[in-house]
Amino acid sequence: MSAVPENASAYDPRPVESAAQKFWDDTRAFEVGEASDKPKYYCLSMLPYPSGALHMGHVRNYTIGDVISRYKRMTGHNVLQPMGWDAFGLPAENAAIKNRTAPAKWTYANIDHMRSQLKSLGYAIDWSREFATCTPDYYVHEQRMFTRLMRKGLAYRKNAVVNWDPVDQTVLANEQVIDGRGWRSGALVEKREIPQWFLRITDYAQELLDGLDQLPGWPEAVKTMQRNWIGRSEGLEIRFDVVDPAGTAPEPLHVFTTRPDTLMGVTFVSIAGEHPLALKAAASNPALAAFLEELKHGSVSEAELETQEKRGMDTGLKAVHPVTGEQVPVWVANFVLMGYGTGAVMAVPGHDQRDFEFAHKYGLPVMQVIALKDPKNEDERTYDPAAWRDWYGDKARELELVNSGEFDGLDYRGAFEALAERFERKGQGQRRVNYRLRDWGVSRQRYWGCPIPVIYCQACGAVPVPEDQLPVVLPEDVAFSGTGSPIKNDPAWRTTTCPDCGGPAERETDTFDTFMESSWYYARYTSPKAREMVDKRGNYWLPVDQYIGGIEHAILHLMYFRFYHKLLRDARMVDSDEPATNLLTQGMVIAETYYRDNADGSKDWINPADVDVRRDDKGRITGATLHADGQPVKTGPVEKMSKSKNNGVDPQAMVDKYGADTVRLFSMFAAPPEQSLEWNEAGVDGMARFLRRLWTQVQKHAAEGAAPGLDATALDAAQKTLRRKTHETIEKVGDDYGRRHSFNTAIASVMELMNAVAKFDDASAQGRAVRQEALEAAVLLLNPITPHACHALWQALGHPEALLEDVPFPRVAPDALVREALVLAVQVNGKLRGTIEVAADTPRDRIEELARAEPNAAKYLEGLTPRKVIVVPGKIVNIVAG
Ligand code: ANZ
Ligand code: ZN
Repeated sequence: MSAVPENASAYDPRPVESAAQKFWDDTRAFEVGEASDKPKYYCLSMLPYPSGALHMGHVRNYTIGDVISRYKRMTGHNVLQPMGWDAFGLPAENAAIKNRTAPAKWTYANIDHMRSQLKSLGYAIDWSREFATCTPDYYVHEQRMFTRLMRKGLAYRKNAVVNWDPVDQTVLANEQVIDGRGWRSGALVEKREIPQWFLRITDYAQELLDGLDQLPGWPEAVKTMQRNWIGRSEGLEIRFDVVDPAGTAPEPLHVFTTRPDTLMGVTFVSIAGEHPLALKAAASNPALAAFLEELKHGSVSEAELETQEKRGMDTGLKAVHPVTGEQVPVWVANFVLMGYGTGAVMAVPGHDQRDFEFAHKYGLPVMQVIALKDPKNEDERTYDPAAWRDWYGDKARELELVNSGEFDGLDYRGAFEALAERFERKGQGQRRVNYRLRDWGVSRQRYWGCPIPVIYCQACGAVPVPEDQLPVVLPEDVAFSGTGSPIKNDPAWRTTTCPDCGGPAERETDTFDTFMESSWYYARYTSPKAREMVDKRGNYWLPVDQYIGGIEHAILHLMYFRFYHKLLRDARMVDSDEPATNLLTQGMVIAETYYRDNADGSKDWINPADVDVRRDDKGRITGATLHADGQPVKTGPVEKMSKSKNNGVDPQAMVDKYGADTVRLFSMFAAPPEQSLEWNEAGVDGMARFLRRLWTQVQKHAAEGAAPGLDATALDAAQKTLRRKTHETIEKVGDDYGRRHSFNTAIASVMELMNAVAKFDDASAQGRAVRQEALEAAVLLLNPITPHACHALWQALGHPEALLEDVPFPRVAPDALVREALVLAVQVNGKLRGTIEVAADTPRDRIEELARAEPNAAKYLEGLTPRKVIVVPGKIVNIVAG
């Protein structure tokens, strides 16, 4: 029955942890189903990429999830905590090139290793639901969904610009372009237009925006980032007719502006290099053609487009101002994006900084059309067309239109409405809402991903693979060299017949963006083995009650995740609108860095595990030497654990040395979950000592034999005090776990309780009963964090081996919280003059009487008339007298 080791007095985590893990495995403790009368609770941590080994960021993330899961189960919930592997992706291809192994082989080996690491940490995971996203069982659903989205018009194909490495003959991700060159080849990267698949997330832009207001359980910071990413703006689309002095009659152009109030300040029009008018003008203008060609080089990342130097060229075309009829030049400008609005901008250099910089550089006119309504001085009254000035910076100041003819004197709103009216009436423009959000490009020109289920036929075009021919399986046993994709290079895989006409056809050889797999995995966990992506079990578990992961996923993953849930809803697979009601974004794990300078000025980063550090009594580093040679190393800043700074601490080494419980305890104790956690081994040691003390205290208590039942009416003052401490701790820890997610303060409270137990030296029957209650509470309260030790200690306290998650979380006994005697401060006119001790239930007028009678207070009250007595319950009595 008992799994308590023979030599029970010394804490040895190894046998304790394997015994607890064996019990959980044997009893399938964390496998859950839907037939439960308890409320469901779905606790989900972001699934790991199988990179090779767990890092501390994983340990922190999964420990937070595990503590919440175990706590929720102890408080009567039917808790699902699943785990899986985000198994497709670029690192497997890079590793394949380096190690000459197939990406699949490398990935599956990593999964096996990391699974055993997760198991050694003792997470309460329902492993029966595990999957790897790179298996056909998983991605068949993604492929089927995609073909349905194609049929609904929600998946479509269009040309898009990618980074092309001309030497490696491959498409590069934005992060693989470094200073405009391919990361591996060093070749100048080109922009190339190739056909790619997109999901129409923009159809859901407004809903994705509005939905954020229904998510009170998400951090404000994440919601703000999502709002900015969706980037809704209201403006006007205005038509400008175009004239060509050379004689042709070009199409008119449309601009999108959020500032129609500045219309009368337009001195030119800027268009994107890919704008049809630019292409047309370039046909007869070799200099312009060369310039457009030049614009094609460089990165496609928007951040870079924003910051790069403004460059442009006159097209020779003229745009007709829609109000004045004046002609203004049309320029190509490198900062105008073809993919936003209309790809054309009415340039107002007087009031837009980018237009100002551009006008300044090319000598184009600048005109003021907005002014402060209440200029405070001459400087505010005059506008200097040679210096940029932010007239909108001070939102509190009122502005008005000037130099704008009939619109003079109007404010922003007034001008917006007047112009909207006018253009809508004349059919020359209309109100328009624009979103910065773009459709989600899901094609990747890579091998190690889910094949896009499309067949190309000369006669029928792009045809979705019929459902009965799915999955389109990615071959795993391939030779991978890095040049070209094994499926693209394999004619047998590529060639097929058209499902529509039976003619010869070819398969799509691009694969999906790996964000596709991580967009719906949360739903699949609810419905293992379901024939469809999700079955009716989805509605039992969803939405996720608590989602936990890194803040780095605030935008892309969390946006696709919300979008996909809406796709599932519209496919009638789930009923809810949002995938997760609460989100916790945990902070980074950081650590000290150590290095030596190399002769060439570079740094050699040294892992903290190889350094011996000396510290002063405040814990500050006073010196550090390399373990291997005893010679000094330099100390760098405390930074996020990373390969580049070689400051990662290997969780496995820590688990091997201290045990999983100590690692879990430290990662919860060292910082609140949202903040950075600095890893330091002295702190880990401290946690190990605490667990050893807890262990010995329990063993010592148990050695005295079984404690009798507790009789709350027969306790002396010291016994009542310990009992009160026990119940105050229960109250605090429950609130810290359940509501505040403040695990560090929960641990600190249990530590305080254990200090009180250590000081409680009472071998009487009721003394032992009170201590038994305190120790049982401590064990149950710590169980979510250090479940292995608690599993053993529970038995040491005289209970049969049990799943502590099914032992109810301790409850507060209200009578135990009552303080028998209260000490109140007595003040006279706000100054402390003495104290009185009263029973907790003393009526107010009796308290006033006692306060006035307090000898020192009475002395100060002599000769004065009391006017008012203020009683702060439980704390202060202040007598106001004069
Ligand atoms: C005139 C103007 C005057 C503008 C002014 C701004 C300030 P958001 O808020 O992001 O929607 N714009 C429009 N399409 C663009 C494109 N394809 N590439 C680059 N810039 C573009 O920004 C809308 C504003 O960004 C528009 O309003 C337009 O410049 C510019 F004092 O029109 B504005
Ligand atoms: Zn066909």
